[in-house]
Amino acid sequence: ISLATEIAGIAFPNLMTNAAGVSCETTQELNAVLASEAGGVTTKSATPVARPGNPTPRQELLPLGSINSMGLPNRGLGYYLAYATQRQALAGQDLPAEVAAETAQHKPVILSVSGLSIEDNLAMLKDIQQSPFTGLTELNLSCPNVVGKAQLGYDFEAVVATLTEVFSHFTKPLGLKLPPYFDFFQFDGIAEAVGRFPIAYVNMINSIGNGLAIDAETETVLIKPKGGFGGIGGELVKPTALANVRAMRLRLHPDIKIIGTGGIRTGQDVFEHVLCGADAVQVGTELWREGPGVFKRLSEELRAIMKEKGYGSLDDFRGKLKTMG
Ligand code: RRO
Repeated sequence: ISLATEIAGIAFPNLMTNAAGVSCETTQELNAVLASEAGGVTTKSATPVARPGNPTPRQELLPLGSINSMGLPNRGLGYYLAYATQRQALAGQDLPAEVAAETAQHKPVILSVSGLSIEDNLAMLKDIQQSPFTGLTELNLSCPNVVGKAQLGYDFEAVVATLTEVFSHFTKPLGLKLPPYFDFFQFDGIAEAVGRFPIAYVNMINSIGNGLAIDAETETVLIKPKGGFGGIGGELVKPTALANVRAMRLRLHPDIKIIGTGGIRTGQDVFEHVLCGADAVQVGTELWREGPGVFKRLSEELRAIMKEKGYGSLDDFRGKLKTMG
């Protein structure tokens, strides 16, 4: 049973990768994802120069999910662009099968960027445009945790203005990491905005911004930045994630692919994302909880469901969710 997928002509041997932000800040963490059953790896959202991020503690697991206010800690675009370019060069080499397997030679890198301003985003995309990297670039329009910066994804006019500038020079495959939307006016608005541009894919959802998790015993918040407010991920957000994947699949042109992210803890969760229309899926909170071994477990669980249902590939059920008349 194949779990392979494809986005903008880039082949992923398995539809699952890490969600940006988890196990992806250093080359060691990135390589650990590639050494697992994951079909590729996403880099930590980059800014033009390295950032230490917010004060700690800044991330906690919750009984049904997670909260984080990392504040974009990352090594700077140059670090991740060099990694992605090196991986691409490796993929082009003629290697013995054993070495190919050991280096996960053909697993692609998704390069995530998240500038603190439109200017930063444009500058990074220019660097990527001028580099040899031809893989997927993911523009994060939905970081909820930088003090004083709104999530661009909630301002559709700003999204259109940004993408207009981006596509005046950027010709490589570009995806968008979007925040969760909660209203049909928002689903319609973002779909209309995205539909105006040659977007390769949308990835939804980022964490649900500015939740609050507290400890009743000590009567204290769980994380230090922003008075304890942070992005919520994991099981808690699955219905919102599925709604966003489904809502976009019903609205966007079929050529625009969808990466489903949010609340994947079991193979059945992956199955549900694909049923709602996801072409690939990403795992954040559960990868953090379990480590890269999660991808093998999820793959086995998904294959068991597919076998039971008689499905040989993801195409057999992708987007085929039924409604009640
Ligand atoms: O680094 C973060 O605080 C962060 C980012 Br950039 C994001 O896009 N989503 C998130 O939950 N945390």
